[in-house]
Amino acid sequence: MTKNLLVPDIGDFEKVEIIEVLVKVGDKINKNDPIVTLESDKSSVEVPSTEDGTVESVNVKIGDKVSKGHLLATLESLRPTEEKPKKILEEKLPPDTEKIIKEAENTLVLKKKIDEQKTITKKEGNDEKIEIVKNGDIDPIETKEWLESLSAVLEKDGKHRAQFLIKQLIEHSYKEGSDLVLSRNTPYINTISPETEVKSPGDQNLERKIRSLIRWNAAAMVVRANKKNPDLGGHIGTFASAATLYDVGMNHFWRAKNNKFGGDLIYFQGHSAPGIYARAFLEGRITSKQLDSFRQEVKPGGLSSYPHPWLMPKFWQFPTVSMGLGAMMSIYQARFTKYLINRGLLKDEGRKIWCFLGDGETDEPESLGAIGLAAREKLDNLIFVINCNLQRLDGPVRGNGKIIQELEGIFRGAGWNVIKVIWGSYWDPLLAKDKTGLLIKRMDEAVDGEYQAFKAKSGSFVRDKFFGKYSELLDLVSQMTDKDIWKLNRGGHDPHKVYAAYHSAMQNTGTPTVILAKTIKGYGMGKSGESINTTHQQKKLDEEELLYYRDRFDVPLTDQQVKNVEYYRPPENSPEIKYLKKCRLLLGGNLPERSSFAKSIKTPSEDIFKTMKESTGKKEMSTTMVLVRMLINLLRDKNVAPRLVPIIPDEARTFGMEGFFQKIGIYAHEGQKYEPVDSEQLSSYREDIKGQVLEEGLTEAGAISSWIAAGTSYTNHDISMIPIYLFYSMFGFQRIGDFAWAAGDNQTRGFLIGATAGRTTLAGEGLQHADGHSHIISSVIPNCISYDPTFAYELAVIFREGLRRMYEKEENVYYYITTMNENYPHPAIPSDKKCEEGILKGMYKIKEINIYKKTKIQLLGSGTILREMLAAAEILQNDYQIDSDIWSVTSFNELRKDGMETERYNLLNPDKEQKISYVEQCLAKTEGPVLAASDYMRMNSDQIRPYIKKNFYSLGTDGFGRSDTRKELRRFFEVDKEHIVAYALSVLSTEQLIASRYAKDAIKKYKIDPDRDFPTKL
Ligand SMILES: Cc1ncc(C[n+]2csc(CCOP(=O)(O)OP(=O)(O)O)c2C)c(N)n1
Ligand SMILES: [Mg+2]
Repeated sequence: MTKNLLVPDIGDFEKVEIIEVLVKVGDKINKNDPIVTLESDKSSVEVPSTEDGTVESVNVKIGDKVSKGHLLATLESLRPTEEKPKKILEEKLPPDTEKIIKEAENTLVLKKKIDEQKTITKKEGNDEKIEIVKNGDIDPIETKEWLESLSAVLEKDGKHRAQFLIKQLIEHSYKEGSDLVLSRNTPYINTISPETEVKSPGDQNLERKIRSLIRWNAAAMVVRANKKNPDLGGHIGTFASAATLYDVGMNHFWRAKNNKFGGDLIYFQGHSAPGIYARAFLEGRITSKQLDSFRQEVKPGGLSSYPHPWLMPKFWQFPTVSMGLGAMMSIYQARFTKYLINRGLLKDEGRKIWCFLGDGETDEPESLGAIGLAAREKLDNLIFVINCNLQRLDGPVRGNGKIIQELEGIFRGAGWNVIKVIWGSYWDPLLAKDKTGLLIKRMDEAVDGEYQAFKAKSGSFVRDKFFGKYSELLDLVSQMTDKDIWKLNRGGHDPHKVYAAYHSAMQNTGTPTVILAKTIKGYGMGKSGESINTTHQQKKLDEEELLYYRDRFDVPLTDQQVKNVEYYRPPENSPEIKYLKKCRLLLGGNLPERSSFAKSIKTPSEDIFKTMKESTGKKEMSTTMVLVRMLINLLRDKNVAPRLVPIIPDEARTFGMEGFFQKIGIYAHEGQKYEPVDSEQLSSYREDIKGQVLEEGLTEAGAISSWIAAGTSYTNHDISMIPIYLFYSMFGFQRIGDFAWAAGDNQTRGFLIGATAGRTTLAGEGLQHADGHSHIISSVIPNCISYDPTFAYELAVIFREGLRRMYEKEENVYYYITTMNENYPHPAIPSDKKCEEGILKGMYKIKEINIYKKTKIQLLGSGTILREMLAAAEILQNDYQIDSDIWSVTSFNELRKDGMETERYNLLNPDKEQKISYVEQCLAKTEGPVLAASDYMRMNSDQIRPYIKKNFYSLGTDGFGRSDTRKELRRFFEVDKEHIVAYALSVLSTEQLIASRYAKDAIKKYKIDPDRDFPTKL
């Protein structure tokens, strides 16, 4: 039977142009195959077929304007429509069956009503009577008794007493092992009770020895570096507090990447790096010579100060030392791992993402900023370990409060599984003896400032100040010596407690887990740094301190060896080294280790970009629309399509990308549980577990974290993905610059698209939206390649080259491309073969006016201002008989890089043939001075000033943006065609090439006020 394929509901649009017809008569097509592409003035969207079948007729052609209901094509349908059988079923329902269904439905309603009934408290006179009718109560009489008791307390002693009793009950149940606690906070004790702890299978003796050696070598490395040169810095105190947390993971939990398993991903706390090197040294992966070049990275082979994949590309996986970034990046890493699994691109192997943070680090908004997402997306592949040593750099994190309790409340509130590891095993008997709950009360009372002091002082101090507050507690420890009391350890230093917590975290499903481990900063450093405010910056230990450290951890070194600060590595066949290596062997290999086995992606054929290189005639469109069109085309390339990861922070509609919702879906781990309000429309909001678009909502930091996860997937998951993150250019580098920097370090590959770019191009939004400097910020990132293209063909050439370099050649660079929302016609790519090369190098001649052969000027325009340049050139030609060459500058940044390199080469090779920078190659033999302009501050075009031997003048948009029409804005910033003409004439007169009156007249003619303040002052 014949089916009509009509234009569906396309929202508010009428008479939308058909820009592509994707089927022809006789084609066999499937449901959802695209039949035409429509393009409004804002976006392009494909119309999918609603049926399987063979195309009988195509009723439209390119250029037709269509609206809802317009006939596009007819189809010989292969299947009867789906609604029919349903109708027959409804019609044929025998009356008896209907009756049975009705009855069943009624019982369901009844059952639901009963379920919904809750405990009802009825007031009769002054007496409170409690009726319990709730289902699922295994003993309603007992419940009734409890509630009546509570009512009696309320009546007799009031609400405070009742509240106190409820709190006591909760704490008691928690202490007895129930973790179903009903308040924001649990008591200040371990979440896992001693009875339920899973015991470590490890050899504790050997593990302690190994840990001691790691501690020693880490400290020795820092001390030796600072003996060499005190400027080198380093940290001892942080790793000293975290050693057990890392060791238990390394010995028992963290599985490496190998040919059978993808590997757990560990985000190490940045300044605990010395300990990670020290372990690698014991493992034989790092030599003592390398340890001796800690923080001396200039010569090859040095160990980087912190985890920097750029500097140690085979070792470090994640740059974390800028506090807070690791937390967010790990959350989005866990989310992206699930995304790959749900899209069927990655096997679900139960891999985990572990992220280590300092407790002070949680002050960073980024650290806690995305924990809601982790719970919402049920990221049970994510484990945070927060090392709560109660100190940050200057002093305590929460001197007057308790960081563990504060974090517990925040994470619990966000829906995380919280495991507190506060007290070590030596406390267990004391807590067991504490029948009244007084010990827990005291634990709850003491604040972190006190806890810090307890561990900086002595056993007798703890006895006096902690236990001494209550005589019953003094009695509790009366049998213990001061030494015993000093031994009472903290959970984060107890391998049993840490093991039990990690084990429990590994088993948890449905939520992310945070482990809050209480430790001591500078653990074992004694007077030189244990739990004192200056621990963080302690990097020198004198002889006495080193000897103390050796004795504290029983490191088998002689006094002389200690004085020499020698490293210690037991022989290869020692039990320690054998054990250490065996543990890692069982866990699949070394950690950390960075590698990639991803296959490269073939660059899509030129055909995909063909339409972008043709003239649009009179048709106007923005470069953002061109980009979206290009992405739609790329989705038809079988190599590239599945790898594209479009990322948008709530601006898909702004960029005309809403067509993607239906076409490739929005990733949602639970699919779509509702019928979207716009379900009738072509671009309706479609969430899907296999969705491809990452619709991040309003979080630029989250979106870039997703982009980094996708752009490093080639190493973390051995599959190359192509993330394309579109954002308001103003909310890009300026907002998330530190992530963009970390992305460079991380060797992220992908596209950042600064849309609605330019200080005068985004017209109506004003100061905080109008970007005139993102290219300056992007230029500081060494492996970021930035472009500001004007025309569709430029964008196409740049984008294809980006794909080739990043995914076929696998270069560790990323692209920043600005696109605009200004509509204008696009010419065809010039036939000159060198044009494409010029586009990529940063400039090419787009037009030459050589009519009068008297006076000439070189006009350089970039982005949207190129069009003002072209218009100005015409005025100069027609009104002033001035010739010009007009250059399209696609990237001042790229030109500067080439200029710098060339200049450096020439200076270092004075005796060799001098090279000529690309800018010089373009401009040296041309006539006249240079005038450059872009929609960015002058600094953008000034980047090439040193590499041009001609006189150079630049115009730009320095100053705060503001809202107005484009015309007014360009006039305000003096980059419109009239200002360009006036300035060009003035430049020529300054260069003594024409009389100054021409400039003066033009200034008057165009009503330019020479006394107006510079725009930065307005
Ligand atoms: C964004 C940022 N700001 C400041 C620093 C400098 N800094 C490094 S570590 C540190 C203190 C960290 O304290 P905490 O997170 O508690 O870690 P700990 O050393 O105590 O384990 C500071 C301020 C940094 N690395 N990153
Ligand atoms: Mg800390």
